Amino acid sequence: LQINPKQTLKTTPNSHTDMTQNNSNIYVIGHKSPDTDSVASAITASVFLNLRDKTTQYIPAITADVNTETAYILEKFNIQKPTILQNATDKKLFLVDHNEKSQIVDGADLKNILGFIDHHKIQFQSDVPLEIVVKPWGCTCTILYDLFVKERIDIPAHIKQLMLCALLSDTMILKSPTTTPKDKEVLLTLAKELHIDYQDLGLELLKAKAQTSSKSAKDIIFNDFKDFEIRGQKIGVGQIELPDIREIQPKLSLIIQELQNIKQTGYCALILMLTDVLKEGSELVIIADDEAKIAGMFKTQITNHKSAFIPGMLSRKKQVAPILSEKF
Ligand SMILES: [Mn+2]
Repeated sequence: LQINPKQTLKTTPNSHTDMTQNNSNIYVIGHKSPDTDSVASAITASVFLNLRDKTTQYIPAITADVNTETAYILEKFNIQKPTILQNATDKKLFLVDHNEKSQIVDGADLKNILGFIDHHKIQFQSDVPLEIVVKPWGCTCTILYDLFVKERIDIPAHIKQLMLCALLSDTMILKSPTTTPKDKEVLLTLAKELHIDYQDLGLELLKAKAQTSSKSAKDIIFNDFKDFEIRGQKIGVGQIELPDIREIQPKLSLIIQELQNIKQTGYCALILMLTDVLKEGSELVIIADDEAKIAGMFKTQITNHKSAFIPGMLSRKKQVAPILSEKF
């Protein structure tokens, strides 16, 4: 599996650069450390919003460069990579796939946020009316698919391909406990319409996401990384999904060293989920002052290498974050 960096690092054409000078533009943007759903939702939501409201220009944006899985998808389906917006000072924003302050692009002013479409817990306060669409479904693209259908707007073919990939990624090929019947219905509908074998595509994406041989310890940690603030304490939880977690073993000591360095930058604890999608479980690597205590919250014990394998553990949102908010 080869990704040509020249093509995946396509820059935005000039027409886009010109539009970004316009202050009335609204950036549709996902969370920090963007995963496939975050990038796909930014592209999909901006297409939806532009088709629904022709008077405003919605521009898809990302907070940082895409991961190897997303790069593979954009390349495969010939879709343009969104503009990278590292700082959103004075920019109008529409959020997708997140709403928690710690995950919002740097420089964002809450009064410049016009709304959000999300499938996470709500941690957002506003003094002004917003457009908010939140569903307890497994993928932001499932919500977007539903919005297209309800507004009777035809979905462009490349957007269907992109949504299918986001659904495969966020639901881990329908295996994650976050998967709802609605996600399954939308995924199967898209796969059928596109004549795509979703199992094959899912495995292809998983391999593109893993690519551990070319990834540094830092890449593996920040592949999909979220900060949580729990009772004033900062906890970072990273996750990487792999076809086989044994391939990461040779890098484990480097990863632990890197996690310890990151902890020094103001974290109370760091957890890295090495998720084995085929074995359906995760190895939790825990770095904290009291690692045994955190392992205890997950009813497990740290064995060697500061980590423990937990069968059935696949979801940060449903199986890790709630335990941390309750017990940390
Ligand atoms: Mn998501």
